Amino acid sequence: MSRYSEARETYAGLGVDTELALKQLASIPVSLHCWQGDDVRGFENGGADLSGGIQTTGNYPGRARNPGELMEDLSFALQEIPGSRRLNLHASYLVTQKPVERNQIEPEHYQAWVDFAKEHHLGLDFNPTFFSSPMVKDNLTLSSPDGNVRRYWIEHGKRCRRVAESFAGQLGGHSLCNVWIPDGYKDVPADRLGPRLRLKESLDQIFEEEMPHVIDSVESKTFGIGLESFTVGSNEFYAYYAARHPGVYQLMDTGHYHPTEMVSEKLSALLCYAKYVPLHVSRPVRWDSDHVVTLTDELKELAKEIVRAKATDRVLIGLDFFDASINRIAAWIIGARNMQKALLIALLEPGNAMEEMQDGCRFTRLLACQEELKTLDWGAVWEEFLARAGMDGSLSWLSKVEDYEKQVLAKRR
Ligand code: RNT
Ligand code: ZN
Repeated sequence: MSRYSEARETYAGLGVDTELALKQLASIPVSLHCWQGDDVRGFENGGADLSGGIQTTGNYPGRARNPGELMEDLSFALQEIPGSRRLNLHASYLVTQKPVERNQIEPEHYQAWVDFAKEHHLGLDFNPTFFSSPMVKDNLTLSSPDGNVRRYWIEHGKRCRRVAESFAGQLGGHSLCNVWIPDGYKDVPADRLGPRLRLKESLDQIFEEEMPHVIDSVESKTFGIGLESFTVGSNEFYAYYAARHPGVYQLMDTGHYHPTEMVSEKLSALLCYAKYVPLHVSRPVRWDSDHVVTLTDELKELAKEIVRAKATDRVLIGLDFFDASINRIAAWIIGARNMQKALLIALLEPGNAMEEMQDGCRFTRLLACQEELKTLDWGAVWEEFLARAGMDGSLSWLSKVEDYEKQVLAKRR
């Protein structure tokens, strides 16, 4: 009997249908972030130094330096990522002959990405880029006291929503358009309310225009590097903003809370109220360090929450990490596959039976069952998933990445 057939029988004994789990896993989209490929530099003027209180650390050779290289690297990574994929772009990844100001961008500047998405059967998500720009003044954008600065960034936000709408128009479905701004202060501010009121007013203008196929979101944060004391767009600020603005959702990044706060624990609270909960799945190590997503207990718990809530179509899973110290293509593959592995582990739980144990206060049985599940052979089901997607198991993908590194990446100087 094959390893998969054996696992299928064991799981069936617990009332879990592995075939159903495989089918469900294949249908859950994971949005791959373009910015792991080039250390979040983008294509404006050959790539900008990263600012905004976020950082890539490391100097691994071979980062993509232009649209052609990034697309080539992404195509490579996509060959090793099974399941349903989307691509998440930042506005700074526009493909143009001449430089274009952020407040001048048009859908046509992203046409190359639409063509790429069509070729690879990807939906496209989008993010205005409110960082790495000389128009970020004193770390402020939408909350700046300077009206010219605010107007510039409001225009950028509006135009980005039009770009996202054009993505959905050309590719079908929706496009998530997520607003994250770096705005904050290094030291204790004299006025916290003023910046927040200005941000509220700026967002109202950005979201004015109806965009029927755009899912708008706002991403909160606790602090940034050099912005340790105050973040304008905090959790409470955006939670209320989203609650009061139908069609705008709060995006939760797993690295944006205090170290003992877990997004897995927060998710169900939002699901009581919000139609959609977009996620940035990341891995904070001591700070919002954006390490590659690994198969941690928290990742498994997060996936379990999504699956148990039957919210795989309401939680919009996106990845957000940027490690410049390892092969960037491997980083994509490892992170994306780990997200999918966590989802598979969750799909292989006898969820209803465990819910009954909880509601029946049979906590000993529940604990025993949860622990038992940990050593079952979900790896066999994962290998089957890869095989059905035409991919090899084990580390054969890595040998291919290593060859690509030698042939292609090493020549980028
Ligand atoms: C920053 C946010 C934001 C960025 C990307 C590049 O802390 O997480 O989502 O990582 O937009
Ligand atoms: Zn994020």
